[in-house]
Amino acid sequence: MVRKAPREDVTEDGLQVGPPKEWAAGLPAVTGSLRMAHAQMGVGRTLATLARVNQGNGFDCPGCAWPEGEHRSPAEFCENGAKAVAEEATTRRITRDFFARYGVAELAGRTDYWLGQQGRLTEPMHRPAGADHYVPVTWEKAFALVARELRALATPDEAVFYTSGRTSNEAAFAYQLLVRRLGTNNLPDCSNMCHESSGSALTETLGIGKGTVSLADLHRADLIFVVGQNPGTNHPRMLSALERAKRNGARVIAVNPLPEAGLLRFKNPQRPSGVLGRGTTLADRFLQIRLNGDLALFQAMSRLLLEAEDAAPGTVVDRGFVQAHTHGFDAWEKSVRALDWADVEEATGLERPAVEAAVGDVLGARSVIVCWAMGLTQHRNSVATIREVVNFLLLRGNVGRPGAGVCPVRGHSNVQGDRTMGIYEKPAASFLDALRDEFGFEPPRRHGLDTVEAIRALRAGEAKVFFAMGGNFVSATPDTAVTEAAMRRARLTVQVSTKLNRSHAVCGTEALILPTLGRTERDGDRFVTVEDSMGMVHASRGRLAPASPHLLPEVAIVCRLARELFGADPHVPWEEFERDYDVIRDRIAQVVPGFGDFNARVRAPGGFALPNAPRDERRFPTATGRANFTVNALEVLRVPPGRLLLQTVRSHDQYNTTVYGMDDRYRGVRGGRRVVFVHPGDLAERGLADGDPVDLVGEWPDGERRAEGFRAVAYPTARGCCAAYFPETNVLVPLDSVAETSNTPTSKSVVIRLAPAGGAGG
Ligand SMILES: Nc1nc2c(c(=O)[nH]1)N[C@H]1C(S)=C(S)[C@@H](COP(=O)(O)OP(=O)(O)OC[C@H]3O[C@@H](n4cnc5c(=O)[nH]c(N)nc54)[C@H](O)[C@@H]3O)O[C@H]1N2
Ligand SMILES: Nc1nc2c(c(=O)[nH]1)N[C@H]1C(S)=C(S)[C@@H](COP(=O)(O)OP(=O)(O)OC[C@H]3O[C@@H](n4cnc5c(=O)[nH]c(N)nc54)[C@H](O)[C@@H]3O)O[C@H]1N2
Ligand SMILES: [Mo]
Repeated sequence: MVRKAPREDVTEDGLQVGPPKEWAAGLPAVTGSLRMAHAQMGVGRTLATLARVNQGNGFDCPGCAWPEGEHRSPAEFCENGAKAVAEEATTRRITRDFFARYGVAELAGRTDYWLGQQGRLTEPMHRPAGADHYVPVTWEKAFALVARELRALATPDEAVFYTSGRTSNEAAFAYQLLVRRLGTNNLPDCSNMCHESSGSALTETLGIGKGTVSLADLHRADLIFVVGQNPGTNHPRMLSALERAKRNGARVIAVNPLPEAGLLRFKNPQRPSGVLGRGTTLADRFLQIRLNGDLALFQAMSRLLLEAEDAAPGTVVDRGFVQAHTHGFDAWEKSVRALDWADVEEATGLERPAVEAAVGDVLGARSVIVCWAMGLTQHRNSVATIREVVNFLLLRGNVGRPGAGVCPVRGHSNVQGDRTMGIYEKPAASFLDALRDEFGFEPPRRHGLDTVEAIRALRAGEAKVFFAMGGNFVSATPDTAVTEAAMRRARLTVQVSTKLNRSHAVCGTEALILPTLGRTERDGDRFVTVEDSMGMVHASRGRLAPASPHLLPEVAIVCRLARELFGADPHVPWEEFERDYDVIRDRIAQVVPGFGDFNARVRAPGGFALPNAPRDERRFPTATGRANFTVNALEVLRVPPGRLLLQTVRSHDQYNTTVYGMDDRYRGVRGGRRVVFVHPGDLAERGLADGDPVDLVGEWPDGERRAEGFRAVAYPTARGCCAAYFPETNVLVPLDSVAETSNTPTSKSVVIRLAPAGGAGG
């Protein structure tokens, strides 16, 4: 399983590596975003578009899910939000001539970067069986074709319906309704690869699969942990929130194997002093942890807190809270007291005094928030790790009061909303009951396939139709060679997309591209709604003219397919849904808790907050009716001699599989992406020098996996760990290497070795 390096992934000047940056944003963030926006959109369109991002009367940024807050600044976007907007609002277009020129085989040999640079998709395209080229197709014929293939299935469970997290609430609700009307719960989504571990752990322990803090909580916290997250690149507006918290007296502890620029110092580009001055030091303390060391760290901190309680009884543990609101404290306490410090030091790579110092901060803080993202969710023991974060917070009653709680920072701008709308392969019985009562049909009860299971089903020939509402399934999923072969076995693959990507090129026997509107574009006089990472629901209204007159909004695509499938449906008024999204919202209000009076409340400026029992009432709707302490075994991930633990991360110039450019400014990389960041000591031990060409090789029982043509970069990462960008390294993540319970691919802990480039040995 070898993946050759495609050729467009270095710039003409070639790859250049300098020292990493020690601060984030500032003037380069402003010039960087404007340069990219001008290249894609031109100057006039850039100004008109960026002025509308995250404004009350504008559209929700298609970048990340960070909330906007009550006082929106006139420029409520960030460098990377601007890039996300430019990527969508580009004036470049892909027409039928493009597909006449490039066949599927040739497109499959291109990089994600090249594919994305070609511009917006403009009309529905069909790749007939046996053909190499897509040809234009009418919308009517496209829907008839999908319906024909769905009807030909032995059971609806032979179809898979993926969703990426940009889909609006209205489109997501209609989509899951269509899928369940058809008779399956096969609704995998990008969450399965993202925050599923958070959802699993939080539902079990706190009774809600979401965070329990608002932006106001963050502003008033005494201590904020930022764990396994690179906000300078992936949630830049979070830096402003951290800066504000710091001005209010908060301390920040960063826990990361990499000294990410955004965590160290921040120059707020929205204030003159930020563009020109020294900026704000964000992290008061940096714990440079080994990959996958966090479970051990949180247990160790809890253990030290228990010892502090022993020394001064009644001062550390919030007994009142523990007794009134939690379950399982004693068993957990016993397990944590048995913790072995040697294991902690081996797992974390941290010395005990560093952990003690952090615990000193905890003892000095009345309210603590822990924020995290993919650094915690994409390991084998991720669910256990996040449960341990919860234990640590519960100990001092740091859940369900102002300035305290859990803050899983979501990725895609509406990934949380899509789940709320029912995009879930394991829906709760109560949700299905509500659907049944509202629409008068019996939804399927059997749980469906998640992302990894869907790939297995495609590989086995058990899934035959693959339909994607956005995203880039082929590039985003693990084990590229396995996934590509699985996708090619499908009878029909359908992609509802704004931009060209690998999933159009690596497709089934027959394939369809259904081009759709993006967030920035006008959808008649309609608006859609989204939910941010903190459970605020608000409207989003695009203003730009659509990229082509032949695009359909996602809602229309769902509704027209439904009409083709169900004819005059006695259960769902699809035509009305398509015409008037208020009608969909009225139905959502009937089905989804917290959406009562949806149409009125979402028209209020800023939208509304969804109920959150732990946050609002310190109520924990778990199996025990209380917040659960859980016992989680510490198993140190031991890497065999000579091997390294690889994490696959995002560069500063990408949005998941969408690659905007070849630079990773904060990490000092320019002009290319095939780099692997390794500790200088680990390089020296292998007789390698900075700049040496290497291949990354994973050894697995079912064969080697190799990503070729990388350059070793000496980098101040934690010892024994290394980092490289995805999607290039997805070839190294085995499909069966997943987190327990959440089934999330272990993209942040892959054992590899560095082999001489092109050689078979190593
Ligand atoms: N511009 C931009 N914005 C984005 C995205 C994008 O691609 N580009 N993607 C969006 C999406 S879908 C998501 S989910 C988020 C992702 O946001 P992040 O989670 O910030 O993204 P990653 O690049 O995966 O970075 C993981 C971070 O965790 C650290 N880390 C890795 N493993 C460990 C570990 O074991 N322990 C600890 N403590 N740290 C670890 C890494 O060093 C890195 O800093 O961003 C969203 N926003
Ligand atoms: N190795 C490794 N793999 C990972 C990760 C990792 O950290 N490491 N991270 C994982 C994570 S956190 C995530 S969330 C997944 C992301 O997985 P996906 O969500 O599947 O991937 P994206 O790259 O975000 O999808 C980009 C495509 O979405 C389409 N698109 C953009 N906007 C719209 C829209 O408004 N509507 C529609 N219909 N289509 C649109 C465009 O065609 C674009 O090409 O990847 C996962 N994969
Ligand atoms: Mo994500």
